Amino acid sequence: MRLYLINPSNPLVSIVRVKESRWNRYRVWKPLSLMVLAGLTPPEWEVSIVDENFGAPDYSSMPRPDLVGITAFTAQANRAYEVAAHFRCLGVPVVMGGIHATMCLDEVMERVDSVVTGEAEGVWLQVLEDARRGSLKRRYDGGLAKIDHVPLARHDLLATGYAFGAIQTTRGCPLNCSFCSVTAFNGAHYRQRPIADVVREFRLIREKRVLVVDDNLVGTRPEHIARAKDLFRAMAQANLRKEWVAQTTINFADDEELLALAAKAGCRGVFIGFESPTPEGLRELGKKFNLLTGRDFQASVRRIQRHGILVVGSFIIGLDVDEPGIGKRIAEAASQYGVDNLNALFLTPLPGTRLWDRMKAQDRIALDGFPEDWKYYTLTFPVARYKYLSLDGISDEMLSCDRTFYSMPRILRRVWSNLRQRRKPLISLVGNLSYRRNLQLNRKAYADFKHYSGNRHNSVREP
Ligand code: B12
Ligand code: SF4
Repeated sequence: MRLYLINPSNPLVSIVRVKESRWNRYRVWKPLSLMVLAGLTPPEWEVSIVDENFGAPDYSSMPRPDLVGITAFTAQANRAYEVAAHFRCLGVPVVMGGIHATMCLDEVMERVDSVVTGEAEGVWLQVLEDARRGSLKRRYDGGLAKIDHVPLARHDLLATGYAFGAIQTTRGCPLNCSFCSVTAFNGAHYRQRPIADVVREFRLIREKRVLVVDDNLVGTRPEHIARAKDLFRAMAQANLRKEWVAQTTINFADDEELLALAAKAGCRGVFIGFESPTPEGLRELGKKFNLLTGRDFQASVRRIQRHGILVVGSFIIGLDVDEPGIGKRIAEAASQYGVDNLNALFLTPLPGTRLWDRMKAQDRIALDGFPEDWKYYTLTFPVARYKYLSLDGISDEMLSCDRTFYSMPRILRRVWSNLRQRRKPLISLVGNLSYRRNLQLNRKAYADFKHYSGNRHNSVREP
């Protein structure tokens, strides 16, 4: 039995525009979901993973599969449906799973043979068995899986072409920020994989550098932090010789022992959501952790960096409290906090989030011609109507934010400070140049987007 697992492309997503900027090679990440599915698949199935980020293959010249499995973020949905249509025309059954299939079940059900909602671990074997017998059900719900002792992901597949490997050590996030789909999809209960499994799986990864995909690497409670420390100790002891980056909240900085152990285990960079430079903005987003009294972001960032760990700060533009000037204000805040890279994104109502419900109720979703418009749900296009910012206004704010933070003098200052602190000046330079290059691409992308969206953005004014 032959199974193709496919990660559809979205050419609009800047992080995969490898041809336009070779720096982007460092920003193409492995579709771990498909490697996990492959790991759950019994040996009688011959599995191939296709990552269309490296170009879509000519499927008609490939051997006919018995089953096709497609994953998709919302931004990949259109291409997912094209791929599904191709195989369904040939009479090959298509099953789709992942975040978009879960949050937009009815839309997806119309376009594929079977949908898996939630996490796949508990239902995938049943799906394969039903497919083998020709009796696929229309829907399977995996819910929240037990992740203790699941088979390891297939790191032998997708073996070349990536700068980073990928692994997951925990699932879920208790914080439930209004714009994020993680709590809705993976639950508020923080689930941790057994440390021995994580270490074993790390050993299977061929790349020297690894993305730890956890949404919240160290969790929120003392017992989560204790487990994170145990994991880092075990990784250091196993002498894995990997360098890894991860996503975490700012509380990562609050424990010196945790930082020292993370660095010893190979942590070289963290991606932290600062989201807004103002307390009003943080309250709007429900980003409780960043609001803790006495929180000094500059000192927190510095503490992390002292352990040789780079900090990428993420911010959102387009909140209801954001007025003209917000772009520059974010760039100044990020510079003041001392982050090594700034990743600014447009506030985007993703299906399944509280933000989606609110914006939909207020008729503020400007790009709502679905499924076609999903391709713009990359957080890199302003798809909604923003309170104080018109379409031109918010695009200008984004450009002004990036232009300020990624001005050549500021880049050189950051690289110099990295050099002085004996951190990673080269990585910092590559990261900064990659963002700077995308600034030019974004200017054109916003002009094309404006043309595409026509007059669908009318800024909502306060009554
Ligand atoms: C790593 C990651 C990335 C990486 C790698 C992406 C990749 N190629 O896999 C990078 C940095 C590239 C990335 C980019 C983006 N990401 Co991202 N990313 C994640 C993250 C943190 C982890 C994904 C992961 O690997 N999880 C581990 C695997 C094992 O879990 P999984 O993917 O959920 O798969 C399980 C199930 O969903 C299911 N399943 C999945 N696919 C399939 C397919 C079949 C056939 C079946 C049966 C089951 C199944 O089974 C799996 C095992 O249980 C998630 C958050 C999250 N917790 O999922 C956000 C997340 C997926 N990203 C998100 C977003 C918005 C983006 C971007 C659009 C925006 C951005 N700038 O970050 C871009 C766009 C990328 C694109 N190609 O279009 C959103 C997606 C929301 C949505 N509705 O689309 C998420 C949920 C985060 C959030 N804040 O809400 N991302
Ligand atoms: S802390 Fe991060 S992962 Fe958790 S809900 Fe907020 S944005 Fe999502």
